[in-house]
Amino acid sequence: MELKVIGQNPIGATRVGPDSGPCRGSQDRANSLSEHIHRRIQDHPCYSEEAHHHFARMHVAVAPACNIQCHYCNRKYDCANESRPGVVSALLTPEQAVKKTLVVGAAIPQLSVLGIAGPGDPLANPERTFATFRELARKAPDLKLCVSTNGLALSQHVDELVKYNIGHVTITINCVDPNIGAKIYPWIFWNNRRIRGRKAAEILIEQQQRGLEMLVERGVLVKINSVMIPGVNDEHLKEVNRIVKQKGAFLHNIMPLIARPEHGTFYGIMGQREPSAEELRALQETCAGDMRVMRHCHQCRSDAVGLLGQDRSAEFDMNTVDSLKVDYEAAAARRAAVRVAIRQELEKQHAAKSNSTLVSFTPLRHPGAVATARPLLVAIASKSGRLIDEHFGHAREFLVYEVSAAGVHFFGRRAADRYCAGLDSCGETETVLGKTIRALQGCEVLLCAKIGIEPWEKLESAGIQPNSEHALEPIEDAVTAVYQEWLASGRLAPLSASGQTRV
Ligand code: CLF
Ligand code: SF4
Repeated sequence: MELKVIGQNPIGATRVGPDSGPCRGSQDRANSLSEHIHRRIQDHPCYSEEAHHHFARMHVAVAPACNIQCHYCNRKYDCANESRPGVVSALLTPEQAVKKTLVVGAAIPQLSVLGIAGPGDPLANPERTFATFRELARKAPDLKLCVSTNGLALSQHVDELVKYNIGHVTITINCVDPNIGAKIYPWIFWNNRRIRGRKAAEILIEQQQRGLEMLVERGVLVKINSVMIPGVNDEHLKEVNRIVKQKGAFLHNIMPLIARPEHGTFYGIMGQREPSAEELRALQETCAGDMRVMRHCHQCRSDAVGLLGQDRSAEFDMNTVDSLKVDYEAAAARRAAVRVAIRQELEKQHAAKSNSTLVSFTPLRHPGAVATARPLLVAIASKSGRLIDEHFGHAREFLVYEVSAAGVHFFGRRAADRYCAGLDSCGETETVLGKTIRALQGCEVLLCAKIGIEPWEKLESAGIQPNSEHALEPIEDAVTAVYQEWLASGRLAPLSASGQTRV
């Protein structure tokens, strides 16, 4: 039995499956992408699922102010439209941001995108944002420039965005109905006045839609982020999806609301429910019928550096950045060479793929097993984001991957408290473990570097099979191996045949 792994890429990450296009749920359309669009997304890790295995992005946190209030945001932290709540990024001046980008671009030659996504709204801080873009457009013209905004000030800045060749813009659009908007946004700051309630939502929606239309008209690729808030906009996001698609948005990234009391947000304190993994997936599936849907978002911080899911921001504090001497021309040449090498490797893989079955499982124990096999959700304890290299008891979050005949895909993150919570060895921490089991709902396997016997038994009785046999292996190799085992043992038979249920 063999699941075909498509190559080892030039930077060492292995991947599986047919994700050659922008995002899953859109493979057929991916093949029909024009050459021109393909060139624009092929090395953008957010716009192309394939690219995120090979190319790095970085954010510079230059934009502290925000012009609206979202109920899922506490302004002590990074903008929750693009980042996980509860994260604080160190604010940089535009000069520092430029220096840091050039240094990172020398240290990580896979860097292809520089984004500004906070910690507030980049377009509520236009001087700082455009000073950064202006310099980088001059000093590192090979980097793609990218911005994420709530959209309130977007239409005023479209011309400037185009002028500096910012080819990728994300707008967070949670609603197109002001009655729903009034439940998400308590106020906006508009024309030097604070405006509240339905009127505020009406203005925000109007500006977002106007900005979207203007960007599309000018050929900018627009990604829409939406935060799924159960009971508030979950059903309504299907309408949002329909409208933004109609207006020419390129990609829709539906993210789960994260609302914890400890983050001090309105929703967190009020106990607003977060969507379950299954609810999120169902909505993404519905929207994927109509539009490219992004599913590999890592809700990264405003100062994220590196491949998605492999954050290296801690390596590049300003003291380190200032202490480094860099030959910028040599760095740019190295980036160009690495880019060519990655593209050539990918082309080889695509050529090989078109000459063979994309993913093959042979021999089949049960005829038709692969075609009818259900997908498997696997939780991963990982420090690096690439390897199975975290002890179960030390994990503060788990990465969840979905594996099916279509390949291995990042599915999301599940936050957890450390089971070992400061102890040297795993102790009796029932409540923490109970919470983790709840957080891992839907996952049937947990891969970690090590795990104690007590949590092992409890996870197993909760229907989550712990497995530490793949310690230190790359995540996707390990997930693939587990899928093969489960397939071989008949555990992935369709629901009706096996009687198994997935939450
Ligand atoms: Fe940054 Fe956003 Fe540009 Fe990407 S992130 S500004 S489009 S370069 Fe990417 Fe990070 Fe998800 Fe954002 S994974 S949070 S979607
Ligand atoms: Fe917070 Fe971003 Fe909303 Fe502003 S736009 S309130 S920074 S989540």
